[in-house]
Amino acid sequence: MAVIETIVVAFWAMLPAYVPNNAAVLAGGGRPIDGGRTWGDRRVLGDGKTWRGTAAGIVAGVALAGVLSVLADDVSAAIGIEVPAFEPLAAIGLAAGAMLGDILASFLKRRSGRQRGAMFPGLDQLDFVVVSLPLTALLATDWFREVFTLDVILVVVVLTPVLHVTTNVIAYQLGLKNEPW
Ligand code: CTP
Ligand code: K
Ligand code: MG
Repeated sequence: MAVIETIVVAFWAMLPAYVPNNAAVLAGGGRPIDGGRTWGDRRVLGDGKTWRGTAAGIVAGVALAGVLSVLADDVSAAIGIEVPAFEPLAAIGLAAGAMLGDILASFLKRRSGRQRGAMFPGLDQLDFVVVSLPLTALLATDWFREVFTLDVILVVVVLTPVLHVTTNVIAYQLGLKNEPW
C-alpha cells in the first residue's frame, strides 16, 4: 500500500473511535459513572466521566460507522482508494473501546493524584487507541485482520496524537472544552 493510501485507510477506519470523545465533550454532564465514590482520598473516576457523555459517545461512534459503511463503495470509487465498511461488532468495538480507554485513563489519572482535567501526556492522546484496537480485534477478528494491517496500525499510532492535539486545541478555542488537551 502506498503511504497516502495507508493514511486514508487508517483515518477512515479510526473515525468511529475518534468521534466518541468529541461527542462526549458536547453531551457530557449529569451523573458521574463513579456516582461520586472515592477510593482512599480520591475519586474513582471523577466528574469528567458521565453516563450521558459515555452513552452519547458510543452512539455517535456506532452511528458514524453506519454512515461510513453506506458511503464506503462510493467513496472508494471516487478517491480510488479502497476504504472499508464496518461490521456491526467492529463499530461497537471501536466506539465502546474508545470510551472505555478514556475511562481507564481517568482511573489512572486519579490513582496517580491528578485532578479532573489535569493532563497526562501520552495517555491523553492514545488511551482510546490502546483499548479500541484490542477490543475490536476481539469482537471482529477477521474484519480487524483485514483492515488493521501492521502499516495501518503504525500510521494510527503516529496520526492519532497529532489529530487529538489539533481537535482539542480547536475545541478549547471554541469554548467547548475546559483545557486544550
Ligand atoms: N465527558 C463525559 N463522559 C465521558 C467523557 C467525557 O461526560 N465518558 C465530558 C465531561 O464533561 C468532561 C469532558 O467531556 O469534562 C472532557 O472530557 P475529558 O477531557 O476526557 O475529561 P476531563 O474533564 O479532562 O476529566 P479527566 O481528568 O478524568 O480526563
Ligand atoms: K481524556
Ligand atoms: Mg481532559
